[in-house]
Amino acid sequence: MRQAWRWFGPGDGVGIDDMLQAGVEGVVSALHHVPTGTAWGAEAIRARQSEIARRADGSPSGLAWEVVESLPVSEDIKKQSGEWRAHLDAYRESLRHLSAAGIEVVCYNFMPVLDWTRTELAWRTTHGGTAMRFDLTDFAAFDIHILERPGAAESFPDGVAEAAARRFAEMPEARRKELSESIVFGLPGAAERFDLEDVRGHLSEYAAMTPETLRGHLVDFLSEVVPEAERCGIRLCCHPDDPPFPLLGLPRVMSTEADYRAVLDAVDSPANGVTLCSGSLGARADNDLPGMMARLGPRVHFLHLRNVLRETEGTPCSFHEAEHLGGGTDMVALVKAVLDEEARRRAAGRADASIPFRPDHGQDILDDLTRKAQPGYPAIGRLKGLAELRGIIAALTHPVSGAA
Ligand code: DNO
Repeated sequence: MRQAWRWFGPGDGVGIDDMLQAGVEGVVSALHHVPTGTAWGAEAIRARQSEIARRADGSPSGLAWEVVESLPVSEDIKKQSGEWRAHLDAYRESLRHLSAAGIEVVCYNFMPVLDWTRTELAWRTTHGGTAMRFDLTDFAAFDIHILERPGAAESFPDGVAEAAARRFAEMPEARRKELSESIVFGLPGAAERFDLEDVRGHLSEYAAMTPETLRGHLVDFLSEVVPEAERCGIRLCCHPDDPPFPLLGLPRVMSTEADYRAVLDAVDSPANGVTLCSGSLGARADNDLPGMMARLGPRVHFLHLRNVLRETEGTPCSFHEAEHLGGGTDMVALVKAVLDEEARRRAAGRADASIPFRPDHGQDILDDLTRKAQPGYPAIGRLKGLAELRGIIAALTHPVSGAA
């Protein structure tokens, strides 16, 4: 398992020197400044590579850019409207440039309009640090009373709209503003910054789109780009919906094992793979993460390892980001499933036997609380997560355990 770490580029409050001290082996990054739909140029890719290759004092870091997260898919491609054909060309061109630069793993997602969604970015936990949280009642308050989306109240399970009305009535103005910002303005590294009118506009364009249509568009996208990825030796890997259930009336099609299976089978190529994100998928009780790793394993090209604690029953639910070994996913069993997959790959002589993973997100603890890095991406909280995961790997691969 290759220990990777996400870096948002020179503006990231956690730098290359920090990740070296965390014991990181490889870097996950993206050119967030390039507008979605535009090709990533060879020069810009080289520039990011050389930023990663150097410590603050200019000496070599020994680190390389190993995984792209994300090469974003435009809304036009998801809707098959406007400039989508030009955007497909740009996507293929980016893949060629990335491959020429020696990068083989490219993560993306296919969530319309919003990427990951939380209602609180700094929720105080019992230990005094903070974690990101999704509260279904708060989310409904936003959807029904702030965004005022037609049909919103009917889209929640019984009782949620009533609870949301009470919550909203008592919510101070400052919290209403913070709630909106947490949901729509806090997209990490996203080039776009939405306001409420933008969100309403985007939502209306998806009003008539069924999940079947969106899934068809994903399969069409893959049919267009996977042959190019195959030619240039790139492994694409789709990140799941976060959270893994529909929001704001938008279709979502990468939330369950069955969703992945359908898309992997529709474009049956090793270049069409999975980013297994245990934190995103873990917000549904019916996602069996170790089992998914075992069954989807040959096509898993990248892993996000983190945990969530579901606070309410059913789907959709409220949840918060737990410590990496806390929460609902059995992390030891999941890591064991990854190690088993790697052993099978080694036996089969696969060149990609070592699967890159990153400690996804982290709670803000200790100096993170004053450093204020990108929400979800603190230095010490992630370092703690990585250290705990490394401990599991060390134990499971040690001869005394007899487990691997
Ligand atoms: C959140 C991330 C996601 C992820 C994209 C991948 O922290 O896991 O934003 O990068 O969904 O396309």
